[in-house]
Amino acid sequence: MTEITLIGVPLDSGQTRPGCLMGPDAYRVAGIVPTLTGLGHTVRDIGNVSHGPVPEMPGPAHLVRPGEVAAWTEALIDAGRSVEGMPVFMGGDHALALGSVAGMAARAADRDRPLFVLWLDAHSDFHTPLTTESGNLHGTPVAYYTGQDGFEGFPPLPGPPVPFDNLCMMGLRSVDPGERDRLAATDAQLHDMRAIDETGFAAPLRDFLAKVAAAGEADLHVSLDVDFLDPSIAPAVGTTVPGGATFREAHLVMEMLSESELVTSLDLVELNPAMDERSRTARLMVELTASLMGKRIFDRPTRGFGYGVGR
Ligand code: 6HN
Ligand code: MN
Ligand code: MN
Ligand code: MN
Repeated sequence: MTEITLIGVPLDSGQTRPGCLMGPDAYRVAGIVPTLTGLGHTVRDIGNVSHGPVPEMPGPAHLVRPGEVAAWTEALIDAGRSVEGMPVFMGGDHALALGSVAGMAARAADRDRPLFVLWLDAHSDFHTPLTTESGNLHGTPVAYYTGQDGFEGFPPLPGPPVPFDNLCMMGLRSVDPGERDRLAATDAQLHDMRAIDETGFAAPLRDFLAKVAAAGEADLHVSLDVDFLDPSIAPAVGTTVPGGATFREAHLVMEMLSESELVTSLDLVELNPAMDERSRTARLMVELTASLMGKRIFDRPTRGFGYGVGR
């Protein structure tokens, strides 16, 4: 069983639509604590964190609240790095992942381990402050934690940048011209929905998990953006893109992650409760978290069996 630390991140400065700051409380209302304790885990909800002073920022004038995002990044690096068990960052928009992933990379390095990242998102979030057209910094975390240029005024990475070789993206179906070629030139494993339609999720996910397992002692951070899911099942997000993961596909991904026993930290991001329908998106995200944390219909053999991973 796992010691889970819930970290509420009421951050909505990564974009302009208000609402994501209610996300942490929506997960609490949807029962994330009893759901996880009911699976046998120890759950500590440390409440909502806040950020320190907001710095003056250099950089393009169209950036949306860059000082706030920089201050959040600093706060989240600190909040996550010292957690012993499994931190779950309850967002909040995806700008929280500048801090959550940078903090997890530092924590992994503190333990002499590499960090792997599974990015479940319709978007690649690989803009820098210099390439973003929208100015919305929720579109930039991957560039930040992989150490790209252009983040003047943001906290320096507290640990090593995440190597592209350790990064896998699934669910992609909205990649901007400014991100596309730079990302395609990296060693990141990029599975857009076109590819998933051909292979399904299981085969590429099994390959990635086998790679993480082959690294020996390693950490794996999963960043789950609500818009990874199809808008028909998850309407409560500002950046809906048609053609997302179905209910069954999303559960399969979560159950395979659970069976791998490799996941060491998690982001739940982009939930906008103001756009939800009777909490259905919040409840689905909690249900997916439960599947990631061991809820299943029947027990399946794990260690070294089936998916070829697990310890
Ligand atoms: N997200 N690529 C678009 C932009 O404004 O840069 C959308 C970003 C979406 C961000 O998925 O967290
Ligand atoms: Mn603020
Ligand atoms: Mn995202
Ligand atoms: Mn997205």
